[in-house]
Amino acid sequence: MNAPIPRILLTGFDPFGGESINPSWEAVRALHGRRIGGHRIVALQLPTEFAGSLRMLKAAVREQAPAILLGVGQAGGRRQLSIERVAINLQDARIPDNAGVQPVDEPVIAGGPAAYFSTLPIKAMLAALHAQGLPAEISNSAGTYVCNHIAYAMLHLAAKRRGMRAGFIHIPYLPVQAAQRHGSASMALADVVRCLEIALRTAIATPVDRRLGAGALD
Ligand code: PCA
Repeated sequence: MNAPIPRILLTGFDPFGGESINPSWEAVRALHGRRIGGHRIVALQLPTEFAGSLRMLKAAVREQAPAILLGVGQAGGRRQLSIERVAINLQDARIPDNAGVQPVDEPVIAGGPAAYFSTLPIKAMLAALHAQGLPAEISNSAGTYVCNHIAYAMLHLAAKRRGMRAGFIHIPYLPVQAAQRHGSASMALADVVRCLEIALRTAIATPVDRRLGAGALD
């Protein structure tokens, strides 16, 4: 019998905050079923809801037992693809989630550590994207809304599950969204998809991250 193909669970979110699309889902769904570096990608749309997203994530991780778990979310206004370094154990919502829930200063996981670092090779991913001429940065905050919540939950699950690495990437608006917002920063869908492919390929090929300076002064 052939060994099963290891899985990558790649998540995006549904639209929120008055938008009619979420670029994270548009990009992630384009990769569903694709084979990358001997792994099969399974795309999953999470609701932009604190409780609902966590429930769905846990069920999918149990079912898929992925080797790599990568969350993707929209960060409107960011100028380039942001590879998140850290997720914090905090929910502080400036706007209600899609279920109308707006937690303030509550933990993602009661009793969990204050923060987790990404267990994907973020510096190697950054270098690979730059080498392909794609704009990307390391980000030291995934915010305090549903994306940080899911990034934290992914890393919490990964901390308990041997053989599973996890991380999170924020992406800018698509051009069609930026056009409605006085030309806010944006990235074309095809470029986002290419970035995700390169990031995943690099993650598979890089068990130990490179030591490259990519810190921030602010
Ligand atoms: N972005 C939001 C939640 C869903 C999404 O795509 C965030 O950055 O928290």
